[in-house]
Amino acid sequence: IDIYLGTSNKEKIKEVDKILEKLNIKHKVKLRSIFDKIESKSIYIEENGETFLENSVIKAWKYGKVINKCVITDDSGLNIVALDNFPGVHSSRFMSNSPYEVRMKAILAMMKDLEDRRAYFACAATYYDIENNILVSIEERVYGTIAYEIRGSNGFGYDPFFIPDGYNQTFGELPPEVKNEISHRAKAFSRLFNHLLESSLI
Ligand code: ITT
Repeated sequence: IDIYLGTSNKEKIKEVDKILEKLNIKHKVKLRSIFDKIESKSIYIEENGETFLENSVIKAWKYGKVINKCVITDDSGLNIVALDNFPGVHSSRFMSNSPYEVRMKAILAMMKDLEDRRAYFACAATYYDIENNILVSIEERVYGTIAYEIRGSNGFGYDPFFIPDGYNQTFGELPPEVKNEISHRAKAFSRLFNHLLESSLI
């Protein structure tokens, strides 16, 4: 089965591809980028949902309708407990004209006096088969803390200041294989694909 990953984020494609490799289903599922099919400029999606799940479904509906094929989408973000889960669903939009280093520094400044460093990444993964009217959406999280400084350059986005529970290094420092074993995205897509397999949907 061909499944199109509806995302404009190349890092997500890399990670989801590795996750499928680990699940040993690459002979069943051919992961393709939605932008093999359509011009990225030709589609605008207003991610105006209040939750990751809502935004993931909004993207899946829209991409499914545009290409008329099975799609999967990912809506994800960083949530800092002491800041009322900021930046949350706005993770990608927060200071979006600045590089992540500048954005992380701004967040570290906001957290200067905060002892409570707890945070989590959330990922809502959605599968939408427009032909058979099937939609499955699953959200998973990885819990951790925000470091006092930016460390490492692996991964993307806010990885360099997030330390997953049970480790001392940030996602920026940990090898990509470790992130891909324990991340919000790994958990969400593993659960999603296992569910699709168990239900014989793919
Ligand atoms: P698409 O909507 O096209 O998929 P996007 O990057 O805008 O691409 P989201 O709206 O889901 O995707 O925003 C996710 C943002 O959350 C992402 O840009 C990062 O800032 C952050 N984020 C999500 N997962 C992350 C991860 O694994 N590591 C670091 N930051 C992450």
